[in-house]
Formats: sequence, C-alpha cells, structure tokens
Amino acid sequence: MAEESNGKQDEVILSLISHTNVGKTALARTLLRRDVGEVADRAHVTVASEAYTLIESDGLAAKLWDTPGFGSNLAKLAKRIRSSGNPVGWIMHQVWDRFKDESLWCSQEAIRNIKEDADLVLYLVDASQSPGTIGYVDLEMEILSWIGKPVLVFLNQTGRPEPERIAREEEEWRAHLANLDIVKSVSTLDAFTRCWTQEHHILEKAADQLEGEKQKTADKLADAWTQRNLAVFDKSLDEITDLLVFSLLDTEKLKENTVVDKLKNILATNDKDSEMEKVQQNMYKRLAERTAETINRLIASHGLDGQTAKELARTSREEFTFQRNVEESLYAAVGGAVSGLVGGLSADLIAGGATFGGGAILGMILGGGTTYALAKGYNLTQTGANEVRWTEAHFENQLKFIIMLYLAVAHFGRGRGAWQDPENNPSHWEATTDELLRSNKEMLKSLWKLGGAKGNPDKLRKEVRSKVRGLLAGALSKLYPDSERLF
Ligand SMILES: Nc1nc2c(ncn2[C@@H]2O[C@H](COP(=O)(O)OP(=O)(O)O)[C@@H](O)[C@H]2O)c(=O)[nH]1
Ligand SMILES: [Mg+2]
Repeated sequence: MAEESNGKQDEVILSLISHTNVGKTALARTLLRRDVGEVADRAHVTVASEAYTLIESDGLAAKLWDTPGFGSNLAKLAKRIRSSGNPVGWIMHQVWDRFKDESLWCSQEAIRNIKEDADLVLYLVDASQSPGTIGYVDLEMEILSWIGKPVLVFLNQTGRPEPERIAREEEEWRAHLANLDIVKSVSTLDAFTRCWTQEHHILEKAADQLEGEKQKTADKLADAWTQRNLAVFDKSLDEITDLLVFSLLDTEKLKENTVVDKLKNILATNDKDSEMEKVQQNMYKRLAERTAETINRLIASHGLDGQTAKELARTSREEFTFQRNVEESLYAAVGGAVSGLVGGLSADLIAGGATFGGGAILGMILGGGTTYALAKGYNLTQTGANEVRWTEAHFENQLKFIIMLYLAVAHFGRGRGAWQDPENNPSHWEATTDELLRSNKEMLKSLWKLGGAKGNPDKLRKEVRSKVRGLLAGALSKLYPDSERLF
C-alpha cells in the first residue's frame, strides 16, 4: 500500500468515492465550507476528478478529491470484469466515449484517481437504503479491493440525526462489509446533517491507516482541523454571550405609578395599557433585532450562506404580545404581587435581600406552552426604580432557544444549500437541552441576578461566557460522547 500511495510525506490525499449520486460533491461542500462542483439529483453531475485543499497547516496539507464515482453500467459488465484476470487493468484499458458511455467513462476516471493519487478512499454509502438491497455495492467493493487502498466507509443520506436509528444502520453496514480487508471503519458523516464535532474523524481515522511521516502528517492535520472548528466554536460563544448580556442588562423606564397600579388599571378597564404596551414593544424590538443579528453571525461563522428568515422575528413578536388568557395571567400576576408571592421568582429575590420600589415585585408569564418564544414577560428591576427588565423565566427560555439554534447551525451542512431556519428539531436535542438547563437552574438564577440596570457588563460577560461554554460543550458532548475530549 505504502509504495502505491502518493509519495509526498507532507500531504494526505483522500479520494471521495461512491456510486454516482450518493452525495460526494455535497459532502465536499460541507467539509470545504464552499460551493465546489455541481450538486444535482442525477447521475454523473461530476464528470472529472478535482482536488481541493481540505486543510493546510505548517506546510502540511490534506487534499480531498471529488471524483465522478462509479456509474451504473459497471454492474452490467461485472461478469466480463471478473473473468478478465486483471480487472482494474481491464477497466483502465477500455476506450470509452465520454459522451456515449458516460457512466463507464466516469468509473474509469474514478478508478484512475484512486489508483494514481489516493492515500485513502472515503467511500460514501446511501444510508436510506439497506446494504443488502443495493446491487452495486458488492461490485464496487470488489473493484476497490483489487486496487487495495484502505477504505473508510461513511454513511450519507442518514436523514434526521437520530442516534439510535443511525447506530442500527451503521451496524447493518458494518456487518455487510465485515469480510472486506480493505474496509477499515464504518461511521457516519452526513452531508446535510453532520455535526462539526464529527468531522475530525476523517483525518484521525486516516492517521490510523497511514504509517511513518505520513501518519504524523495526518495526526497534525487532524489537530489543525479540530483547532479551526474550535475557533468557530469560540467565536460562536462570543456572539451568544453578547446577545445574552444584552438582554440581561436591557431595561426600560416607566413614567409613573408602579407596575402593579398599572395592571390593576388594566384589569379594571379591561383594556391594554398603552405605556406598558410601548415599553414591551421597545424591549421586544431591541431583542428581536439583536437575536436576528446573532443568528446571522452564527450562520456566517459556520461557513454557511443565507440568513435567518424575518418570520422568526414576527412569530416571536406575536408570542410576546398579549395573546391568550390575558385577564387570567394579569390577575394571577397582580394577585401574586399584592400578596407578596409571585412564584419562586419573587421569593428568591426577597431571599437575596434585594429591595424593590414600593415592595412591588412582578413576574408576569404570558403565553404558556409556546416553544422557544423569545419573550415571556417582564419584571421590575432590582434597582427599585420604576423600571422593567426581562424575567428570569424569559432568560431561561432564551437560553433554550439559543442553544437549540446553535445545535441547528452546528449540524447544518453547506452541501444542503443556503441556511433555513429549523421547523422542528430532533426531540433528543430538546430533551438534552432541557436536562442541561434543569440541572443548572441555580447557576442560571445567579447569572440572571447579575443583570438588570445596575449589572456590571464586564463581570456579566465573563460569567455568561464561561457558563454558556459549559452548556454548549455539555450539549455537544452528550449528543456526541466522543467529542467531549475536544473541549
Ligand atoms: N437527504 C440528503 N440528500 C443528499 C445528501 N447528500 C447529497 N444529497 C442529495 O443527493 C443528490 C446527489 O448529490 P451529489 O453531491 O451531486 O452526489 P454525487 O454524484 O455523489 O456527487 C443531490 O440531490 C443532493 O442534494 C444528504 O446527506 N442527505
Ligand atoms: Mg458529484
């Protein structure tokens, strides 16, 4: 193997191979963070092999070849190929017309690339189909065995990132390919829904198969790859921290009267209070704008095109405004404030020794079971002045929203096209996030208490960043236990 592979010790050459139309070019785009080649749902969109630099570091480079892949007509020739005695030689010496025999021409081109250039083959399989039902896989593996380079198999087209189902699919493929010496590993790297925390496996697994200097090269490049992804993680943390600090510090002054008086008025007249409404709209508008900016920055830092849809802002606004059971919520809130008991929130604030203007503490939770609503009410600040700030419940909700959104960005592969806001997320992401927030409730409470009109921005930023780092690293490590070591 070592003699045949690319001789340069400072390069690792990976050839992307699969049956045509399985998603090689889409995966290349996801890994390279740019739109190389052409992606379309038909055979032989890519007709010539092309090399791209996956990563460079310290004079070392990993190259990724996107190839045309194997065509369907190859299977028809299986008998002749097998009986030829020297199958690879046989295929390479046929003269096929590029246009008339496109499928065979492409297969020849892919085989040439593996034979002449590759250190390793990254063979993609379409995980939406069961291995036993796909006729071409066995012949393609036979051809790869004749060439003899080590093969890393990756499942593509896995659909939603559902770990249990994907683990079963991996097992099925592992069993199907178990007798092949050339197959060194079977794992998942979906062009559409991979998480960046899975990408370093390519170069790590490559290093396992290489020897000597080339192995060291692959090891260093795997590390460089991880560092580059971690730099994006750090940048994302800065962006998310800025947003959370902004909302923790944001306040609005009220002109007169306590909030309780205002709410009593609203109840008595069964009318909306226009000042409260305005305050709420102002707070909301600022937060919605900052949130959209943050999301767009996250999208761009992850090498994706596109922007969050304005829809997001609109939906959240609707969730913010007085919507359902208004009287009921207000009554509960006012009643609670008057009796000095507005849920755990006010009790905690009292326990924390804070003093409040006129003794009025108000936690107002609107909406109820809305998912990731940006907004969920407001509260008097701890300054004692007639000011409002976002509630602790809102802060928790906002954290949940931004963690889930971060996960969506971290999984969104560029091969899928421009960014689209998630319509719904895998339920295990939500369970993971809820569990994280639940087990960190005290920590969230203390972060929230650092906010308000008198909060110290520098201290808050430092605290929020380190705590959010823990939460995001915790979520990714829970979803991908192997990635815990990255953080
Ligand atoms: N659902 C899904 N579709 C994919 C994935 N990767 C590629 N595709 C689609 O499969 C088709 C073929 O992709 P392409 O990258 O051109 O395949 P290639 O011939 O192997 O290079 C395109 O319609 C892609 O959008 C994936 O991970 N998930
Ligand atoms: Mg292609």
